[in-house]
Amino acid sequence: MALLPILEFPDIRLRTVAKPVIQVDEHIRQLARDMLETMYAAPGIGLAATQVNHHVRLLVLDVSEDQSQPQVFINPEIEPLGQERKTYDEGCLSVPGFYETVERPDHIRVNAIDLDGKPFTLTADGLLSVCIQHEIDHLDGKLFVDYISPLKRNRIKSKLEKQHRARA
Ligand code: GNR
Ligand code: NI
Repeated sequence: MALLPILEFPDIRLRTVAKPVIQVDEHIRQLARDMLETMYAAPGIGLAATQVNHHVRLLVLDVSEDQSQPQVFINPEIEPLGQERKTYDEGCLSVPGFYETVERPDHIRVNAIDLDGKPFTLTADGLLSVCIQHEIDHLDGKLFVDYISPLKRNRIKSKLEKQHRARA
């Protein structure tokens, strides 16, 4: 097992569009295990491979109260179900310390592949839906700060850059 370093905004590597997983092999299974360990340690409720500088379409999440329900999605595809949209105060391990309100479709259907390479479908709403959409955004090189005003985004950018300089 290994804890993986998490890239932070405005690192341009977070803008990479991840490539589909062609084969669910031992390398992918190991990466998923390391991502779950890294997510639980952070702690966070989701993590996309992009955030740990692996540019493949793999995400992990666990929205349970007690870190008891790890879920892995490979090559996830989503579609909104219905017109309803909801707001949520989102945070991100790649934008540490900042929370902003984001509006997204509430009810979604997700098609993905599991760690055995087997396709599955689920529907989601609420926090699970927010989390899946937030993680798929990462795989497409997007961050929740892309949905807020440029003024707020630039303030967050400056503050994080200052922290990174102090750390270096
Ligand atoms: O841990 C996380 N919490 C969270 C809260 C509200 C909306 C989305 C999230 S995902 C985030 C972990 C993360 O950055 N995943 O990419
Ligand atoms: Ni995130």
